[in-house]
Amino acid sequence: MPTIIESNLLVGNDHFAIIVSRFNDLITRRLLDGALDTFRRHGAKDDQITVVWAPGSFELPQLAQHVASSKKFSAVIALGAVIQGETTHHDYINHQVAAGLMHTAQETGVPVLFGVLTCENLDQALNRAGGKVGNKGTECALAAIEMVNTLKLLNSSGI
Ligand code: INI
Repeated sequence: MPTIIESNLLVGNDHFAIIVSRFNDLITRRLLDGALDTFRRHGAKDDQITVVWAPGSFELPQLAQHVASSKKFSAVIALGAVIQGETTHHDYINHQVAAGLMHTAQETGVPVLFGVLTCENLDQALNRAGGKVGNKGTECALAAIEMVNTLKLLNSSGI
């Protein structure tokens, strides 16, 4: 039999930070609701969750870096919605945000979840914020719980 490391999705005593962009808050509030609902339904109490508002998605990596470096949280979720306009502004934001968040995860060892929708239009964003394609906030909360628990399993297995 192979050794299989696969965690459950139960929240223990861990604390989670959610950093959420105010830009496009019609969408991001829905992502936040999805994340909060999922954490609660998986056992988290409200005092285990801290929500930090950012002006826009571009600012998410700096706040994620600050929060993850504090070592007060087992995982950090970054939520935003970048919707294409008439210029290539969104391209610069998307790539920098993704790279910045990944950099923080690797540098701090704290899981940082990428909950930034990168859409062509509002409809696509709504569909991914509790509409017919799910809720990226929910997905990130589940991924955060799984990452935290998987890292614990790896540590307890001496890996
Ligand atoms: N921020 C977003 O989160 N989504 C967007 O679609 C967006 N657009 O398209 O401009 C956006 N811009 C603001 C940006 O994130 C910064 O807050 C701003 O540039 C100040 O640094």
